[in-house]
Amino acid sequence: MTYRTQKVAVVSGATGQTGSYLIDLLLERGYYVIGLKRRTSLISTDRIDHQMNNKNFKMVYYSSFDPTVTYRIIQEYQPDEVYNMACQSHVKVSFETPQETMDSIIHGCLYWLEAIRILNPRTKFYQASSSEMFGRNTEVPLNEKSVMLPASPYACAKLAAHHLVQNYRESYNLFAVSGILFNHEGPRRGETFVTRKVTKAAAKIKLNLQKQLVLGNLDAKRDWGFAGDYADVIWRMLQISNAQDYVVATGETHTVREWVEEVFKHAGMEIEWRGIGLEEKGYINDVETIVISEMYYRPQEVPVLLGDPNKAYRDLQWDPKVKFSDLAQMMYKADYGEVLEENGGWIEASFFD
Ligand code: F7E
Repeated sequence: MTYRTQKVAVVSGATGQTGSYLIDLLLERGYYVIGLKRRTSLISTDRIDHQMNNKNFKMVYYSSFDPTVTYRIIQEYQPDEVYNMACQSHVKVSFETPQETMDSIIHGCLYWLEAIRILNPRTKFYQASSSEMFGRNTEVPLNEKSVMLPASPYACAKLAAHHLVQNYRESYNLFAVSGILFNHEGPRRGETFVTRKVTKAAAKIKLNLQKQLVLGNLDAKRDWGFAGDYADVIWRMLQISNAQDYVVATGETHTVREWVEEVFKHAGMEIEWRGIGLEEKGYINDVETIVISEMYYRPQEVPVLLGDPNKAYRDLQWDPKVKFSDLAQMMYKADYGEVLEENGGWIEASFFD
């Protein structure tokens, strides 16, 4: 088996946005990669289909609820590195399915730590922690030592897993680290997260295939970076000699409203806002295009996230390339192309460009 001569990495959440970027990067860097996916009735491998014929890549079924699978994977593959990227990751959905969210995050992480401790303590472990753990703490910029005040079941679970990683590192001397990643986006982002929801809708509105975009809270501020850049720093965290946790962010924050404006600017459509709060609407050429609805509000909102990535810049020589405006442009362009392709390409230029 060829992979025994290579470094072996296991990536859970292989079909997710960041898991898929990480797999591309690991394969490029010479690893044998075992990608783990949940069984779904609809095929959900589109983000990773381009690697399916790669001889260094293998897809294996996994469930974060089943410890026997986790133990078997550690025993069978004896991986050098495990990247735990799998979970129910939608914050609003976590209020509706709190138990599934909590179980997938906390148990998923615990089973990896236990399997590694018992079966192969030399395996390095990465846990996908989240800036959502800072929650109601508005004392920005937030760093590795900032107070954590989680504001959703998702954030509470991520914080529990974060503490477990620290506990196993200190108690058993495992190389186990958490990356506290602020929002990370890109063309592979799921369409129910706000950045992608907006870029996809802007492309459809531009091509006259959609009339309105319905959104929730426009005033929340987020520190948005590019998931491709973040995959690189995740890998770097496991290549240094000291196991430590790192904040990963751009150090810039913007409101959801600014994201909407930036995307529509790249689409060549200027928005004019009228009204205040829930009555507020966005008009393009006097046509009501953006509507605010309570439907997309959460029981509790995280008002502002802004990270201080200096520790990662310094220790990991990390140098993210994509900034806010480039990210909006990249995602809009990708969606414009995708929407055109979905519609047979005939719309382009002839009518709307
Ligand atoms: O919301 C507001 C919403 O769902 C961003 C996950 O990857 O990053 C992500 O969590 C903001 C919130 O991401 C809509 O209220 C307004 O303030 O894109 P989001 P998130 O909740 O910040 C963190 C770091 C993670 O760890 C998570 O896994 O946008 N917002 N209108 C909306 N949000 C959504 N989804 N849809 C709207 O229509």
